[in-house]
Amino acid sequence: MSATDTEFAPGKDVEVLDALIIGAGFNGLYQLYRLREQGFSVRVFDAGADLGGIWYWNCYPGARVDSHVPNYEFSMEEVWRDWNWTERFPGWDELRRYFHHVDKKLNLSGDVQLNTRVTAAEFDAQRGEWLVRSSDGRQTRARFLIPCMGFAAKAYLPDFPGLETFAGPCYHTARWPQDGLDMTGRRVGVIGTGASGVQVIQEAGKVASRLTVFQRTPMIALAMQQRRLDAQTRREMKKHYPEWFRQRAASSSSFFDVVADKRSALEVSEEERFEVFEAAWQKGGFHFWAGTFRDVLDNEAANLLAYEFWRDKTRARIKDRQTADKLAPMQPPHPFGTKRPSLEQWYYEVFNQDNVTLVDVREQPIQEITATGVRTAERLHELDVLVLATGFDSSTGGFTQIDIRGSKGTTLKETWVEGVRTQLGMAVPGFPNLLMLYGPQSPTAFCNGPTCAEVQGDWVVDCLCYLREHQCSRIEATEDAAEIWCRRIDEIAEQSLLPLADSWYMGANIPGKHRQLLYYPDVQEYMTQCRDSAAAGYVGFELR
Ligand code: N01
Repeated sequence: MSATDTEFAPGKDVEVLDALIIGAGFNGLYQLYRLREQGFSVRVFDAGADLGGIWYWNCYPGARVDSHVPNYEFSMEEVWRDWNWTERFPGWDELRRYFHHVDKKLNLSGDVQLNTRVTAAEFDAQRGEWLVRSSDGRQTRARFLIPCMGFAAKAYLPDFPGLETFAGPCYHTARWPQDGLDMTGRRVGVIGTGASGVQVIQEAGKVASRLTVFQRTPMIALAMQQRRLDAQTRREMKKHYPEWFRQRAASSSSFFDVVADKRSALEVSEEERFEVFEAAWQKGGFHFWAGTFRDVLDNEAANLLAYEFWRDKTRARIKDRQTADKLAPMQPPHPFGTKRPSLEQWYYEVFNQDNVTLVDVREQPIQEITATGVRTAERLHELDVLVLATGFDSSTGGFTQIDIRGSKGTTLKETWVEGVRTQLGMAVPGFPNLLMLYGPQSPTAFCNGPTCAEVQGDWVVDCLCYLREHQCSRIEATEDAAEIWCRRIDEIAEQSLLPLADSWYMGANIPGKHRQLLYYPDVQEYMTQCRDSAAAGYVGFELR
């Protein structure tokens, strides 16, 4: 985009707003609700055809949230009072219905423009406004630009030779056809065994005539312990909702009930350790990840004990010894929990079925995709359907795929070529009045969506109110503050086991992407720093 392309074009449809929000998921809708309540003129643009953000795009069979309710819902009583989940970990279709319920309660969709992809945004330094262009050809001016695009806005498609030649249906999990895809009786191939792969594999295993799974790294998948929620259970749970939401907002994990024991895994007896691990396992979900001992994610010896507990439980479910060695190896493929664990229901049993083949692509690399299947070094695996569960250019990809230009005309993509640098994960030097939610260098992937939408979202709303009250029209991160924030996150990474895995937390899943920890691991510690900055008049920002 050249400067002339973005110049105000008289006669063009130009709307002028206080804030333009990108994304109609939890973060974007919460911003709309709160900013509108405060009297700001606000609009949301979303590329999808429905509300829900990630839950619009991820509609592949088995797609389901990995954070149990009520952690994964808004805390406003008017919303939860008469909403009834049927499952502890709801599926994508129920989540979509939830978004419709939220819309009905908070009356949001009148200010949401769907099917509208933001293609470019440029800060007009003279007017102190963002000029935003969207796929419908419109231009919009807004004092503040608030991207709420989640961390998985840009799907990652590896550069497999011949990918475009595959003759049958071939979809990335996050670009699944909205009207579904029947895999019944077909030969299905799934590349990737992250959270999306695990979920598709569980469903494809039930119906495919043959399922071939291409695994590069074993997923250390945890027991979901899914449960249906009946009316009586829901009534009981709702009695505690207000207290649970308060606890959630004050927790380090963003879950009201996932709290690690203060002891080290190394200082207790074997029996005590087993009890703590087993109790967390039975609770299911992320309890075994973040809710056992304080040092499991920081100390290699403690971490290995958690891995061994998981490994022994998992191997007991896999009939064939060689398959067990691939899915749950005796030695950890990387420290436990340094890649996000997926939650599974019957994942490991799928590999006991006669119609399922596991291909280790480290031993048999994928050479090419042909019209009829996937050719590895050993043979051609013939397929009717190919599923790419290959993940995302997480966090930064959503931003760098849009032509976002700051006050000096430089894009975010150019600015971040040597790595991301932000103040508090919300603002970038040179990009005034751009306030990112659920973005890089904030808790994001270590914080479930609704919790962050509220705790981080309230900070942004308060900030805009403060600026209005103090007659400031501009806020910009300082270079020094961004430098300090970046160093702080690098230090946190160094003190943890996270750099030891090639994960998307570290940006290491995308060839050529700068390797750095992209997320702040402790939500409370993070929010304390945000609140301290605000209380002292927004330290680390320049206000004008
Ligand atoms: O993506 P991933 P995902 N050749 O990056 C493999 C959220 N989410 O979509 O590990 C062969 O985790 C790659 O292998 P490796 C959730 O936060 C949530 O599954 O890099 N394989 C890996 O196995 C989740 O963590 C839910 O060696 C290749 C896989 O593809 C996040 O989104 C559901 C390859 C990618 O796994 C991302 O999950 C779904 C190649 N060239 C997603 N390139 C919920 O439950 C990549 N892979 C809420």
